[in-house]
Amino acid sequence: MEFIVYEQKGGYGIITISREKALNALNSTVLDELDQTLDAVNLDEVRCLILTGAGQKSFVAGADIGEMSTLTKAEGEAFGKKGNDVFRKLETFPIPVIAAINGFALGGGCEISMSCDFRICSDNAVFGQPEVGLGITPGFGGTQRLARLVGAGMAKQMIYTARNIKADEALRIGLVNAVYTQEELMPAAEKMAAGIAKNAPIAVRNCKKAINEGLDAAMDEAIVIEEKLFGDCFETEDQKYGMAFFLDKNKEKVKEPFKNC
Ligand code: DAK
Repeated sequence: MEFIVYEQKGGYGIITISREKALNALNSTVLDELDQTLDAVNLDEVRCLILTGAGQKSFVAGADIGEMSTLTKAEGEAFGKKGNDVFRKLETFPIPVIAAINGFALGGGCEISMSCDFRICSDNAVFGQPEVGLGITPGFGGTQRLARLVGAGMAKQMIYTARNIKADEALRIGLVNAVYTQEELMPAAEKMAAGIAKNAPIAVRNCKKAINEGLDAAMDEAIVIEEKLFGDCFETEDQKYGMAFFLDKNKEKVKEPFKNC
């Protein structure tokens, strides 16, 4: 791969977008390679992913403006579809994906982070949707996901003004869950990923599905989605083991890793 580095560390994997000289901007090759990387994740072993950018300056500085500048309408549509498909693959990926945002997250960069399950960032992170200044609308789901995450009023303000916000403001409006120093960011992300990977994998996957699908449904339907995914956990080895372990009064017993079945 030219622009994606993938590393598996026990129960979790780290995907790094590595195109540092263009601040990790998303061109077609990055999008294709990200798609292929996701397809190749070993879901029997990996229970959580971290998505980050190479270097200390930028997570992803957006879609590649150079590549986009010469696109025809048809090519623009194809580029948009490529991005949307891979962003949606991330969003609906069976296991959680944590965005570890290590600098600029602008345009498509902010949008790809919003396709992840949640976001944490370094104190030099900058978020924004600058598209209207370039003569376009956010095209990788920004108008939809930002409004769902921070509310319509704040999303409209950010998008209409094209104003960037810093890490502390992103934390205040709920765009990120936590801010770390640059040095602390990846250790914190890895600790979270390892913690998620220790929990019962079928239950974690079902929680992701329930939250994602439930958010798109009316409450009566959403509760049924939850019921089905809750029921789905029963009779799994993980459920039997997790509950038996709790009920076992032998305090000396050490909890075994969940088996993913
Ligand atoms: N694309 C291509 N190259 C980029 C880039 C980008 N988005 N961002 C930075 N670079 C490149 C710069 O051109 C420069 O390259 P060289 O000149 O060294 O060859 C290198 O990265 C370093 O950037 P700077 O020299 O500008 O670094 P500074 O520290 O001075 O500034 C910056 C950093 C992040 C503030 C600045 O680079 C910047 O403003 N970058 C652009 C940010 C931006 O506007 N991003 C949003 C892009 S629009 C669609 C779906 C989605 C989209 C579009 C269509 N469809 C459905 C069709 C998404 C659109 C976007 O994301």
